Amino acid sequence: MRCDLFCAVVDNFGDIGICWRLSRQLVAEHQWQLCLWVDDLVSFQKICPDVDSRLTDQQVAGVRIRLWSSPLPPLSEQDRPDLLLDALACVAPESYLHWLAAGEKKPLWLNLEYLSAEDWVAGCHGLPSLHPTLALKKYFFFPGFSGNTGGLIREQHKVPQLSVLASDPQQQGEFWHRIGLTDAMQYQRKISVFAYSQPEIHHWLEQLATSEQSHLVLVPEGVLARELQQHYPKLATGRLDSGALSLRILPFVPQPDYDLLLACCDINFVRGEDSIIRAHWAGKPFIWQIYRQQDNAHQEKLQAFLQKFLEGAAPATAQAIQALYQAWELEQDISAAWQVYMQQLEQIQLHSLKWQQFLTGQQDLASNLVRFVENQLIIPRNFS
Ligand code: TRH
Repeated sequence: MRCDLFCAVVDNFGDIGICWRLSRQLVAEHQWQLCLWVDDLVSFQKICPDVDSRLTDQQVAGVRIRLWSSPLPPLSEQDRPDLLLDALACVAPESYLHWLAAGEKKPLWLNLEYLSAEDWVAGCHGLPSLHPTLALKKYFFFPGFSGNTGGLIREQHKVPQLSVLASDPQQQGEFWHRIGLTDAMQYQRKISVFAYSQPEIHHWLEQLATSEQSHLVLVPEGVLARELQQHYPKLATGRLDSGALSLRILPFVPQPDYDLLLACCDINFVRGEDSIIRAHWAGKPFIWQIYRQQDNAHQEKLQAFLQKFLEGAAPATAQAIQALYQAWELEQDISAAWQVYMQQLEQIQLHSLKWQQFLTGQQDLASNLVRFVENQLIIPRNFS
């Protein structure tokens, strides 16, 4: 199977994050030949340091990575894919579509959609639509949290690997050493905070500083780290120690290490579409700051997620999670909600593991995609 995957980096790292995970998995676990076309190699390099942002055509982890420039470089007959995958609402260039439509060998065309837990997703997953002028047929492939959607990106080895790590202090110590946080194991609670703007976060940090337990709080570089450095000028060095709290700015780590980081922390704040899924696989309590959308569409998405996630949770546990999510989403002071959340932490930990088990009982997105493509390729397609 030869697949061209197009990825436009809108902002941040979610677009390339998702495409990069999926590409590697399709190559490693399904032996596909993958060409990833991406329009921003600098963002890509942040999550995968092996990428050389000066090269327009390169091979990393078995994936061919090509710069999506305008116009695209000339393409040969050997470049023709069996499958075209447009990721996350981007569309491959019109000239490329004409080139595909003109070829003798007609590829299958799919759109990998954004993630949502909303109920309508299952009804739209796998539906076709016709290209307005080229009469090419395109199928919509929706990720999701139930068996009648495309599922979630989950590499085969991931959950077992992270579970072993989460229960092995020696492996955790080695990980912290490797990423330069040599004193991490001495803190009683480790929290990663990957988030967008949170102007009121200092209240919570000050609460942690006076807590009975020692806390290591890790904030990846980016918007929140900059806000914190403005609020606490001493954090310019990347570290601020105050009472029971040690606050650190963490340089971006390669994507596979980010997964390990989540498994080594006790609680993870995540954001966007890719890190929330990673938090599920880490099996630790997580708080999601969903990516903001126009007309507050993200709020419905968040509620749909919480409804699914909180099914079966005890009312007090569900309320504690809801309250913290709400305060965090509204960028408010979370100190009060945090206290309640902490009282429920043990139950939240158990619930997070149950949720993880429920999800790992489903087929992963790459396997669903492979099956979908194989089924479609057996059925003759109407291209013109
Ligand atoms: O960066 P994001 O905010 O991306 C967002 C969302 O995906 C959103 O849905 C999308 O519409 C928008 O981009 C355009 O958050 P997300 O999705 O969690 O992606 C972050 C990626 O960065 C993820 O693949 C993990 C990776 N990462 C690392 O590899 N190393 C790191 O150190 C960190 C902190 C993250």
